[in-house]
Amino acid sequence: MSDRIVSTDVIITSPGRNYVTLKLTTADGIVGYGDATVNGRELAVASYLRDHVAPLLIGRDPSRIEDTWQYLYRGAYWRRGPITMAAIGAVDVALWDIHGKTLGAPLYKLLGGAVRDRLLAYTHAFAWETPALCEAVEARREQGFRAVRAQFGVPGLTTVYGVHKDAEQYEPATRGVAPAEEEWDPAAYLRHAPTALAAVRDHVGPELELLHDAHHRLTPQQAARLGQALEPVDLYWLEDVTPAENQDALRLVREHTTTPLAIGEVFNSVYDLHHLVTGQLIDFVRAAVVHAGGVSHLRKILHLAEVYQVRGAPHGPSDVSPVSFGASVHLGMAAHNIAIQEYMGYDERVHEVFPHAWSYRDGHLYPGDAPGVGVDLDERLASKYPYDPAYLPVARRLDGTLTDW
Ligand code: EZ4
Ligand code: CO
Repeated sequence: MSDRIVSTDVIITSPGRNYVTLKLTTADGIVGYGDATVNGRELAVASYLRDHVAPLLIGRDPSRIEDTWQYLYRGAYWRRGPITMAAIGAVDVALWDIHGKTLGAPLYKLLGGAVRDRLLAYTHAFAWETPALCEAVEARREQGFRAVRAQFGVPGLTTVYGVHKDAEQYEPATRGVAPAEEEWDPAAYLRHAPTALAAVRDHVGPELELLHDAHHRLTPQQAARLGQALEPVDLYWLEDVTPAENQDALRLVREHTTTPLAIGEVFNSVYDLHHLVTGQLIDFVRAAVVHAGGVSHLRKILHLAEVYQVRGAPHGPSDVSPVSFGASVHLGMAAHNIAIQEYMGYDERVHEVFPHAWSYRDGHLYPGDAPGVGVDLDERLASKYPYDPAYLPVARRLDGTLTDW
């Protein structure tokens, strides 16, 4: 007789930042965890799970992972979108976790087994001024990283995505009931970015992989110019040059530059990116396990991408919880066309609340051999950090016009 799901829980905890975790328990006493965190919209996805999904899971066979995915996707009628897909993603990862624990196997072995010995990671470095940025990137290399994302301040602006003027850690969401307001001027950024990144390349030499995130802030024409200007810097990728709701916009960028392009952290499904992939308009797809419907759906995205020589590079900021980050490391171990995994790192409290088998060592990530995803939740500790409203910033042009953050 097959096992059954007998209880569900949605746990919101804020060990420095908010996380939404789905916990499923089976009649045999097996517990599976899934991450449903949508930065700044945590309660919406928690309600979606508690009020609309949890009742449908009771009594289901947890080994029917694909059937449950299809049931929640097609059965909602209202398809896709970040809240729905994060909720489905949480169920999917929790079911894979249970499946692995039932069989006594780590997730990557259920996904076809390891295709590599270790998964390349990149992390972030930032500083407002260029000399300090060169030092920050060098410090990351000293920690073993072979790939580093570099973000910098812009003369004339007081705030820029990816940089805090004084803090050691960058965390975009701020506490409170309304978003912080930042300012943005693409002309000032475009005048400064090539110089700042060229200085970093000069400082670190040719071998270190350098990445940069433009965070959806340029027009296609500006993006094409920036890509051209950065060709001598030899970036590993230039990320989110322009909002990709208009997928055809990338054609103009692509036709004018050989700088590799990465897009997709806000994508929720294969339908958000299939033109980008089939048109070979990007080099790396950044969709994350949590925001793109779990392991099951991200795997389909990767299979499509593989046909078109587009590689996977999942989003891994601090707002992807250690649960879905762990699932991403397992997928990164087993999916042939994963190139690199973002690893922003976590506050020490997050490591304590979510004890995990995955590990970082010497520039690489390892999934560990614990059954399933191999990430636990210390509920007693989690309850000490209640939900704390926090929002991502909004950005305005210098004349006050709201623009993409
Ligand atoms: O802005 O995770 O590549 N990383 C990023 C992140 C995102 C945040 C949004 O929640 O762009 O910093
Ligand atoms: Co990004």
